[in-house]
Amino acid sequence: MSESIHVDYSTRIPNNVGLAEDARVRRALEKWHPGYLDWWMERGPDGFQQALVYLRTAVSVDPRGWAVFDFVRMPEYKWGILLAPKVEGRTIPFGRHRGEPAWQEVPGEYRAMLRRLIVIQGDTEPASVEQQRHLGKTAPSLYDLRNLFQVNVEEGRHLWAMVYLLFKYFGRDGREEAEELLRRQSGSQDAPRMLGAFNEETPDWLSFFMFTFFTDRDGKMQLEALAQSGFDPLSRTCRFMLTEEAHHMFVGETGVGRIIERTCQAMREAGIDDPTDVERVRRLGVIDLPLVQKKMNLHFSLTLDLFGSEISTNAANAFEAGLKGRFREDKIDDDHRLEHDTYPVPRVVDGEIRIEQVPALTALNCRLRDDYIRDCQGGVNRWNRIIRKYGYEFELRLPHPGFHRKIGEFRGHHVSPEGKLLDAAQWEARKGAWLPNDDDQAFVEELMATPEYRPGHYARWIAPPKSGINNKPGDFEYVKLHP
Ligand code: BYC
Ligand code: FE
Ligand code: FE
Repeated sequence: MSESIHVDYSTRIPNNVGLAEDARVRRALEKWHPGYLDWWMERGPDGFQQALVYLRTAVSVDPRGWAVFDFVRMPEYKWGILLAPKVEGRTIPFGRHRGEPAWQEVPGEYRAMLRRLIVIQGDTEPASVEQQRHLGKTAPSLYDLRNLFQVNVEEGRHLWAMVYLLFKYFGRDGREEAEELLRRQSGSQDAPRMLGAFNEETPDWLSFFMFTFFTDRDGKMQLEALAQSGFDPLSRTCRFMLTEEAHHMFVGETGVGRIIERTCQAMREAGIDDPTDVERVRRLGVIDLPLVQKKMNLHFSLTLDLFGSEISTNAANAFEAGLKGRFREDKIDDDHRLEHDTYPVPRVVDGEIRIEQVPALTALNCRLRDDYIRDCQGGVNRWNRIIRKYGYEFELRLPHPGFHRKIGEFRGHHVSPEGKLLDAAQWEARKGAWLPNDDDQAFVEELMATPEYRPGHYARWIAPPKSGINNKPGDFEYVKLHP
C-alpha cells in the first residue's frame, strides 16, 4: 500500500505515505522513535502517563471521518504520519515559479530556506507540550484534563509530521535536525526553543486557554501560509495538521468563554454591578474580567512576536521562492508575485506611530499578522457577547499591535494598549495595570491549586461545557486516573 487516504497500521508508525515500502525512511524513524518516547516521558504530561485518556486518533485523512475515539495510555498513542491527499496537477501558486508544477522533491536552490522553515515549525510543537506539562495537576475537570492531553498528543504528532519531512527529504542534516528537536527545551538556558513565546511559562489554566486561543492560532496562520507552499509534501502535511488545529482553538475559545460565563453568573448571584470591583469579585472564588483582559494582553502580545518583523527580507525571499504564501493565497485575486504592490505598515517614526506604505513583498509578515488579528477579533467578539448577555458594560479589547513587543518595529518602544507611545517611566508606572502582576498571578494560582477530578464536576471558577466530547454525557469519565 503506498499513498492513500487510509492509514496503514501494519508498521509501528501508522501512516498514509507508504512507509512499509520505504525502508530507508522507516528505519530512520524507528531509530528516532525511542528518543521521542523518552522525551515524552521526561517532558510530556507530568504524572499521567499511566492514566487511560479518552482520545481521538487519526485513522484517515478523509475530512468526514478521520478520527476514532478510545481510551488510550498516552505513551501508547499512535503518533502517525498523515498527509492530505495529493491534488493532481497542482502548480506552484505564487512567487517567481508561479504556474510551474509543484515540487515533489526539494528544490536544490532553496534547500536551506525550506529546512529552516520546517525546523522552526517542528520546534514549536514539542515546546508547547513542555510548557504545559504541569497543568494536569490543577485541572478544573476531567473534561478539561482530557482536552489538555488531546492537544498535547496532537502537538506530539505535529512534531512527527515535521520530522518525517526532515528524514524523507533532507538526508543527513535532516537527521541531525530531528535529534536537535528533542534536545532543545522550553525555557532552557543552554538550549532554548527557537522562538521567544515558546520559552515562556504556561503557569495556570487561564494561560493555557489563552495560549490555545492566541498561540495555537499563530500555528493555524503559519500552517495556512505553509499549506500554500510549492513544496507539495509540506503543503499536504500542513493541510492535514490544520484539521487538528481547529480543536486546539476550540479548547482555547470555549475555555476562556466558560471562565467569563462563570464569572458573570457569580457576579449576578452576588448582586455585583461593577465588574471592575476586583476585590469583591475575587472573594467569590472566580476570575475577575480585568484579569482576563490582562492575560489576553500578555498572550496576544507574546504571540504577535511570533510573526517576526513586520518588514522582513526572509519573508520576501520565502514568498518569491514559492515556499511560504499568504493566508488563503489561493483565494486572493492578484498577480501572486507582488513585485509592484505596497502594503501599509505601522512604524515608529520621529516619536509617533505612522502608517507607511512599504513594498508588499517585504511586508508579508505584517500582512499575515493583520489577518491573524482579524481572526482573533471574531473570538473576542463572542466572549463579549457572553458578558453582554449578563448585562455588564465591560468589553474585552485586543491591545494595539505595538503593545509589549520584543520583535519588529515596536521593539524598544513602549506603547499603551490604546496605541499611545509612552516613555519608560510611564510604562513602568502602568504596566501592572495592563499585564498580570505578582498579586494577580498569586491569586490565580491559589484559586486553581486544587484539581477537580470527579466525573461531571467542575472547579468553581469555570462553567461546564455546552456539550461533551464526541457527544458523551455530562458525567462521562474522560480520564481514568488509576485504571
Ligand atoms: N523569536 O525576518 P524576521 C505553532 C528571528 S506556532 C525568536 O524578523 P522571519 C504552534 C528569525 O528567526 C507557528 N527569534 O522574521 C502553536 C530570524 O533569525 P535568523 C510556528 C525570532 O524569519 C502552538 C531573525 O529574527 N511556525 O505551530 O520572516 C502550539 C529575523 O527574522 C522571532 C512558524 O513560525 C521570535 N519570535 O519570520 C504548538 C512557521 N521572530 O534566521 C505549535 C515557520 C523572528 O536571522 N517560521 N526571529 O537567525 C517562519 O515562517 C518564520 O521563521 C517566522 C519568523 C515567522 C517565525
Ligand atoms: Fe501544532
Ligand atoms: Fe496546536
